[in-house]
Amino acid sequence: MTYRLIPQALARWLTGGAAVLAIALATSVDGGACCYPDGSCVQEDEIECITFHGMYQGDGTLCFGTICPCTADFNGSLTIDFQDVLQILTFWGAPGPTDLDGDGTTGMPDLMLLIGAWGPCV
Ligand SMILES: [Ca+2]
Repeated sequence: MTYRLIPQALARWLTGGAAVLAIALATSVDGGACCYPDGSCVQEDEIECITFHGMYQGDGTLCFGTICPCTADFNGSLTIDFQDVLQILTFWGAPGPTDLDGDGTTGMPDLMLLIGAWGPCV
């Protein structure tokens, strides 16, 4: 069993508290491929993937051969940067592609996910 701390986990811990961190530390990396907003892929179980707002690709899927979309790169520049923050602010309180956590609106959790994915798309 392997444990790790991913940027999305850190962002969620900062906004969600110790309970979210406990889930991250209590789960293993078995399961399937999970895609994150920066286009990265992590091999992990479905619960962990969903907890950190990844897109679970299914049991038994592998990151090797999986192409994950860079969903936090709203302007297609292949980098998650201030221009994407401006998109979050433009759609603040509204649904749409800037709703990274899928709760139906754009807000602070989406901004934290974007900051956690900051930098070049993977
Ligand atoms: Ca949201």
